[in-house]
Amino acid sequence: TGEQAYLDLCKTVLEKGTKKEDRTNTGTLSVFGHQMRFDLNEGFPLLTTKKVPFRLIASELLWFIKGDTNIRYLLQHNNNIWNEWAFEKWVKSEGYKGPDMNDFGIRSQQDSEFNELYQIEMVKFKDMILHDDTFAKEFGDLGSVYGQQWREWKTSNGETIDQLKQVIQSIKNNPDSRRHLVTAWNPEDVPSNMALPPCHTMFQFYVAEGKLSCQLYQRSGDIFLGVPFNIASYALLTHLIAYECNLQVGEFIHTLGDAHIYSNHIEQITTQLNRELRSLPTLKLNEGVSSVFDFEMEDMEILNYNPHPSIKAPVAV
Ligand code: UFP
Repeated sequence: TGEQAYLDLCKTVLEKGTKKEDRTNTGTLSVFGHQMRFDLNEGFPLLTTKKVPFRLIASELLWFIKGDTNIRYLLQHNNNIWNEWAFEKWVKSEGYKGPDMNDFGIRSQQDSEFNELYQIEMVKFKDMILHDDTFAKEFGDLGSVYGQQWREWKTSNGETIDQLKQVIQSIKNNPDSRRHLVTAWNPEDVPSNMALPPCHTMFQFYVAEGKLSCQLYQRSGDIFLGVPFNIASYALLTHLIAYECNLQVGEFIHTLGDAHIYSNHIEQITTQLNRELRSLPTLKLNEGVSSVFDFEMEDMEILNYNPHPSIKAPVAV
């Protein structure tokens, strides 16, 4: 269990993965169907074999929990992980008059001259999102992403369902229930309304012996760049919900569909696999906060995190 489960996944895919083409034309090694278990009592599962930025994971999770779908909140927390999705809408719109930004994702990685132009446009874009309310409303909003599906799932009669609030109520009122589920995969919204069809599609909670466990079904996992984030994010969510429900934490169980290593991440993963595990950090929550929905960044802290250095790798776009 624990971080070793993640390293075992890496090994399995390197050794037994099938060569498989993918949407981004990068090429992957891939397995279908894999499960990792993390006992949250052994420590907080933030990898120690490379540095993983907890601050980005936590601010993104708070953004989901608040039901916010506008990147302004993320930018206010110096979190840039969703920028490209909003930027794409902006540069494809009629109002955009700058240099051609078609296929900016791949071009910015391959063409350094273009990358300079792109960086300039991105700085301008972020500045407008942060300081221009009207602009932010129109171009900062990503639409039907996690925040909306978790907190304001649209029903056929025009109402909304707050799945997160309901699941917390059901954990409190009927802990033994086998129906503690939240789903982000809404077939009606996939793919036309969505920037990126949800990768973490559904999660379920389970209560036994006073402990709360959570299982995630992730349809697609970028093992090197995405999965370490996803593990920490759901571990944190489990802690927050356990805290609100007066339960101890149990396990986080991570079930992956297409678990893949991109061909340009193999070297990095090999480096990581040669590193020695260190002891996991712990999570400290501010006990003065009474609800999951009231947590802010300053209410959570990672203690005793001493990872190996981060390892850079290109994002498949
Ligand atoms: N991906 C993750 N975790 C995430 C996320 C994306 O691993 O939380 F949002 C990766 C998986 C895949 C790519 O490599 O992003 C999404 O591409 P696709 O939709 O083709 O599966």
